[in-house]
Amino acid sequence: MPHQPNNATSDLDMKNSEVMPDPTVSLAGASAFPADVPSKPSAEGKKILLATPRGYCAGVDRAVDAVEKALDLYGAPVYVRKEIVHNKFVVETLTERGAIFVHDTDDVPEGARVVFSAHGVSPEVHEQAARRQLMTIDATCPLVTKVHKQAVRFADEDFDILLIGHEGHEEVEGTQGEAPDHIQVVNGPEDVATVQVRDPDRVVWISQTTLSVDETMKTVELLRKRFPNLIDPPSDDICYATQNRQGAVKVMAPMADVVIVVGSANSSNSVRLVEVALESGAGAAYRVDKASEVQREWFTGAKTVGVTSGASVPEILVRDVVTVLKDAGFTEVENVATAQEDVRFSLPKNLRADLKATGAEVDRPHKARDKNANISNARANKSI
Ligand code: 10D
Ligand code: SF4
Repeated sequence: MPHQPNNATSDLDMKNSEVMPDPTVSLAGASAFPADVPSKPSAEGKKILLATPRGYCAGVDRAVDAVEKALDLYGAPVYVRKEIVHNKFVVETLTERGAIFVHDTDDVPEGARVVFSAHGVSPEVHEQAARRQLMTIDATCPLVTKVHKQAVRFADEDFDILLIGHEGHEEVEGTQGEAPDHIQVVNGPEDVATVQVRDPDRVVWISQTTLSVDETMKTVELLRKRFPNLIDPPSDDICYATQNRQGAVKVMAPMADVVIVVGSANSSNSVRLVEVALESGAGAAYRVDKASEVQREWFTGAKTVGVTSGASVPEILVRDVVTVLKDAGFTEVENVATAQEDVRFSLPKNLRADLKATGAEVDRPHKARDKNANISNARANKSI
């Protein structure tokens, strides 16, 4: 059935892939594409609802840009520890361009250049890289770094830290590695009963950035029943992009017979969008990596199909899905916009400095989103 499992392990095995990326194809996010997808009235009333925001968040945009710019500046190969973001097409396209994705720093030749993925790494990984004299470019999203800093601070104050997140996910491994003696992972509501702490009055919760907002709140509620003095993190750990993409799906899903989420199986935030669609009233919801996975029988009798994509998904993959739907008669396109995003992160410092030194372009130009879209919830419009 439509519910997709969250396969938290990265798929770095390129040999078995069906995706055939063109190395010249655009890996840009939705903000770099025209805001309007052409729409034509459908005689049968068949309509696509296109969720906005969808696709690339600021952290993914920065991380993918970092690998692209490193390849341009230093030349191939550039090593990348783990998938730079959890998207098959991104990883395979960058591989075509000369990136070499490895599981660990031990797989990188001594003294070579390696990019750390957007999901972040533990201090131990930084130490391993230093021991091998690797030149590192840290593409950890600044919003993940923020959670790392919270973990360090609460560990310094000797709190028991409950990290709500998926065991085995790279972001969780990185955050936990900041203070392994103080942090325990709580996967979800089902884990709450077995949590053990030293002092119930000195417990704080923090979380992975890409969880379901509603499920996390349920977990926190249950934790608070056990530990009434549980401390909240100083600010939201589930990031603006995760919240906004789920918010748009919540509005779109009740109007949709079927929802299609573009995103890879190991992308936590993409898989959460399928769950949110189903919980919010979509008739059915499916995740696809690419347009060729869309199956016509999903739309038998359907009038309205919702489309969205995870934070690691280039817009080109969404446009391909829209094309397939148009061929199936869903020619009318309506934008369901619930938030406007204008968040940008600058490239990792050392990469930026090297780019500047050679006079190379530091920023990728982005086309502004449609400012006239129907916005009901504008969040996080700032540059860091
Ligand atoms: O699995 P995920 O949702 O955490 O990662 P993905 O690479 O799909 O999306 C970007 C999210 C990051 C880098 C976590 F902050
Ligand atoms: Fe950063 Fe959020 Fe994107 Fe993760 S999903 S990379 S935390 S902006």
